[in-house]
Amino acid sequence: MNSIDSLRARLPASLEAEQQGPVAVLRLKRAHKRNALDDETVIGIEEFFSSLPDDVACVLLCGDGEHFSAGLDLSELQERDITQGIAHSRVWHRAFEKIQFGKVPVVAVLHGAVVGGGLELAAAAHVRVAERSAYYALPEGSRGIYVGGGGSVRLPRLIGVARMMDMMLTGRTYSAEEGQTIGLTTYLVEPGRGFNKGLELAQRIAANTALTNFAIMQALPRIAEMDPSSGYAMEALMASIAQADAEAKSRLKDFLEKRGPKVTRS
Ligand code: 1HE
Repeated sequence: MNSIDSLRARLPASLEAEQQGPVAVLRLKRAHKRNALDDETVIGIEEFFSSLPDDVACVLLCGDGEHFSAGLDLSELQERDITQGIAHSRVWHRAFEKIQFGKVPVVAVLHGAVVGGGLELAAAAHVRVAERSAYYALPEGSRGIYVGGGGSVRLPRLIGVARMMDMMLTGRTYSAEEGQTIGLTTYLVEPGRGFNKGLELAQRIAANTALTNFAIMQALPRIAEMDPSSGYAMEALMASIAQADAEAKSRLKDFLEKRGPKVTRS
């Protein structure tokens, strides 16, 4: 079995991993370059999400320093030809696919600059928490390049094609508050509070049954993309599989016998 220690030993210096109970924390640790994502870091992200220890039930993704991530490491861009550019983008796709459709849900904590590839990375997570310092932009448009980390696929699903077009065409920056309004994030907290909020959410997610988390991560987004009649059929199958799980049965019994938690106001 993989342990977090053996996994940590395989990560580049730009990534730091630790485990807090069932939650693994992955921190971008390249603050001197504003957590810009170089090849080594992106490959390290893929390695991390491909090799999570079996006792990890949720991941918390965050960034060291003043910014979550300045996106693609622009210094690595200069030397690539077209074929190498395609291969590079596909490496990002593979790594971020491991986040979105990996083993466990991922909570991202965002602060400072969340731009370009940094925003694409955040978009691959399942829950996003913003500190009020966060801001979002896609400067690719003005730099003469294009998103390459899955942004064209994931961001329109979060904020719509029109908003993404606007961000890329005009270089518009959204504030943390605006990001919350348009759906980039679902939690907004004061500066310095993001990690604790993210950890609290990750622990709550980790307490769900593995089968429910699987259904939410793997079935829900696919059902949402299906034609409705296929979606209803898939939903019925998933619902039936989930409720047949022994852990689900025991949780339902707990509630009916007044031991399980009630739903409360927040
Ligand atoms: C970098 C990068 C980077 C900083 N690649 N080195 N992303 C961008 O276009 C955003 C570019 N970065 C910025 O606009 C600013 O750096 C920030 C607003 C994020 C932060 O500003 P600040 O004043 O705190 O830092 P800084 O002084 O600009 O940068 C500190 C160092 O980090 C400096 O290096 P140094 O050696 O001179 O100290 C910067 O060069 C370096 N740095 N950002 C390389 N991005 C899969 S396709 C995705 C396409 C994209 O992501 S395009 C968007 C790229």
